[in-house]
Amino acid sequence: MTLFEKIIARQIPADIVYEDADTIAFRDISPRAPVHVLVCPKKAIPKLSDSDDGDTETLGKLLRSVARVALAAGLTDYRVIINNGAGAGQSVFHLHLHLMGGRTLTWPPG
Ligand code: DGP
Repeated sequence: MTLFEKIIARQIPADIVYEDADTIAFRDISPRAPVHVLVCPKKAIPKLSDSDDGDTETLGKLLRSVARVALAAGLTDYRVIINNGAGAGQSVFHLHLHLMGGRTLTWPPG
């Protein structure tokens, strides 16, 4: 079971800011911006590249959850990041979208 599955199952604590039937959002434990929330599917998809056509609705719901959380946080400008694979910085192998905002974000990210 991955760390994020344990958060979903309430086996380990997290600061959960949004949840619905298919997605959950909680604050990153080491935030890199004033608002840094991770939005995950409840379904255990390890990486975006492991998703398939059957996950299309779930993937859409993830983006809607990001937009909801951003709106609730009062963000108009923000960034959404998916790290796919260790070489791209992924460290937890349960798909998650990083929602980051609340400060000026430079481009490109490192
Ligand atoms: P990534 O590197 O893209 O796989 O992002 C994983 C993020 O998960 C990273 O920014 C730190 C965060 N994280 C790691 N462990 C925990 C934890 O136990 N709780 C919470 N809330 N976030 C965690």
